[in-house]
Amino acid sequence: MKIYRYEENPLITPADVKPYHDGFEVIGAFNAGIAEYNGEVIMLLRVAERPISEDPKIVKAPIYNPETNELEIITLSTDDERYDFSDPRTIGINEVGKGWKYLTSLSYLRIARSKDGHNFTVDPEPFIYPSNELETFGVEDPRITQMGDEYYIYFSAVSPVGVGESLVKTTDFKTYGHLGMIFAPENKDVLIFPEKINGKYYAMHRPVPKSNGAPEVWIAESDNLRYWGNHKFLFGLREGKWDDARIGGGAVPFKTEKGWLELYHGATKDHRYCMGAVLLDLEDPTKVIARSEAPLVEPDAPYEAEGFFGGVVFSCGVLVHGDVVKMYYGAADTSMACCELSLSEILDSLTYL
Ligand code: MAN
Repeated sequence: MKIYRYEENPLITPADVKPYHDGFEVIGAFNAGIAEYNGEVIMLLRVAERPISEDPKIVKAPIYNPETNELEIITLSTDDERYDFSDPRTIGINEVGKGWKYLTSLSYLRIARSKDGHNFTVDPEPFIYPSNELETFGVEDPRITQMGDEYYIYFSAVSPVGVGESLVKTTDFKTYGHLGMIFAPENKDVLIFPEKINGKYYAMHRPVPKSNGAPEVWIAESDNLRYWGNHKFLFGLREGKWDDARIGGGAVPFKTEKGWLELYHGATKDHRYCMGAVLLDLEDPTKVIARSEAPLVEPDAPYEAEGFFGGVVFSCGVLVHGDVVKMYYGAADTSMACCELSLSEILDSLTYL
């Protein structure tokens, strides 16, 4: 598999994004949703900001208050044994009955625009900012599905009651309408197909079941994009392979001659995130017809291997022009990058079931 990583990589780093909040620093500009709009490439960045802490023993957790529309900051000491600071992304609570974690940063969604797909300018303000009680810990990892002039944007909505997926709609990337939560917690990595198939909308989603099951990919159908049903299990973890611990949809699926191609992420038990592909039947996307044995893209480049959370390539969107698949992806939960892959090479590399 030939992979052409852009010379400009990383395309956007935290240093390119001015903090929106006073006294905060941007620690991530990553996992962006991708769209083409008005002759430009839109990268809808997940921007993660955290309150600056002068003291390494003090960790601060920002929380959005929907009543005041302000952020509140919880200050915790790393000596406090009631909390678990081992994962830099979260603060665990070692108390019976506390089924949630604080996040060490708050994410919101901000647009970066480009004429050439390589050089991006970041908008001065957020586009989608937390706005309700299901988003008090932030909004993350957006995907964008274009249908005609309408762009559906959906993202993880994080709060103490769980991580679910919410939907908004825009036609101009200036204003949007909020359509509420479409998949209840715990669910992430929703991918809405860009057209109806046999009269139905389809979406992949990734629940995290607790008593039975694992973080694996499901598919559901809808008549209106808001109410989803007829859920089916789509594909799962594979012991001993690159996708044996967690998987989830990545880029918005696109149509090829051989089927719907989905570039998804898979992680190992030691949290190494790679991208691979799965091919679904054109007429019935609940049927898997082929899958990558080995990953297509692995976190090999320095900006993928090292960062806030190293060893991660995580795509939320591609642009497909003829045989060229431009895969935009978050690198190390820190930056945005892009690489080009050949569509025919991807299709030839799959193992057909
Ligand atoms: C995980 C990671 C974080 C994210 C939280 C909440 O811990 O993916 O980046 O903020 O989940 O979604």
